[in-house]
Amino acid sequence: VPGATSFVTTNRDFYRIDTALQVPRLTTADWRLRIHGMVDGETTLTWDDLAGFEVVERLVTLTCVSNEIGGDLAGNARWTGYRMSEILDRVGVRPDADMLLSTSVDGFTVGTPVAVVRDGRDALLAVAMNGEPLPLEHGYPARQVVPGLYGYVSATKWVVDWELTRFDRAQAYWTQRGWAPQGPIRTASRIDVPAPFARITAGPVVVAGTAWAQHRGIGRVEIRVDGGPWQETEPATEYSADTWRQWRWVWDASPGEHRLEVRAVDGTGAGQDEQRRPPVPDGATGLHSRTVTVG
Ligand SMILES: Nc1nc2c(c(=O)[nH]1)N[C@H]1C(S)=C(S)[C@@H](COP(=O)(O)O)O[C@H]1N2
Ligand SMILES: [Mo]
Repeated sequence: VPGATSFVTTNRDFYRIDTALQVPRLTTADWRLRIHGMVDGETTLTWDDLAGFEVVERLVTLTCVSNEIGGDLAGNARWTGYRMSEILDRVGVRPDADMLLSTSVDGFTVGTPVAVVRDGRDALLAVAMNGEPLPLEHGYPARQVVPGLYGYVSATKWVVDWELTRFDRAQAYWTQRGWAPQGPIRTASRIDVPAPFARITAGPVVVAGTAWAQHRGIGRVEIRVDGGPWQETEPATEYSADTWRQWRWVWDASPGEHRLEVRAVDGTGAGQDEQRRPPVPDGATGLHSRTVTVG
């Protein structure tokens, strides 16, 4: 569909969110990952040590908790790296550690539930994005990608330190500033075409967009016009539960001003939360709508 969001986001188009005034410049020779805290044996991994782990490549959609309904702080890339769980197994996590507190070379911190990292999903220490080394602004040389969690609790860029600790002992950067300690991604759907306040010709009009509920997947996407009955859209084949899903719907548009609204149901059958709430403290909820004029 012309104008629709492409399934894979290019590195150039991928949104960027971080607190770095200057992008850290680490070399692979300087890079270390120190792993300590509630572990059986403290370890420091070098870049060359990573070759001892299995390489995996996964498409995962990343989303920012500060994304407004209908916003574009989400992107889908092919990440290459190593399973965080395999690295943790190597050091041996103590059973009472429930938080992986990761720190970037510039001091930014993230608290991720150990249980999520180890539940079998593809939580990666990623070193490449869409077949290229990570761009500097996306975390070169290594960053985390955890399907299903907002970036502020999972996606540490320029990561150099892992401390195994507990949620009742430690707080990460954004939690200290009022955001929730836990940040599972909320089900969201977005209309991408027609454009906001577009003027379109009456007759068949293709409406298209994307929807995401990482690690639960998208079951279906529905649309309604002017508050009328919800109608099922045609979703693209699901790539995996960890990626967003495109959808389209052909509308027989009649002249006048119309309001289109979209909602999604996740792979577990749970509907999108329709109540309008701001992004703070754990992600915006509500439905995306678009008003268009048909002539
Ligand atoms: N070092 C560092 N990593 C970080 C952040 C940051 O501020 N500093 N922001 C996080 C947030 S809030 C998000 S949404 C993702 C965004 O990743 P991207 O810039 O590659 O899209 O990075 C996460 N990792
Ligand atoms: Mo974010």
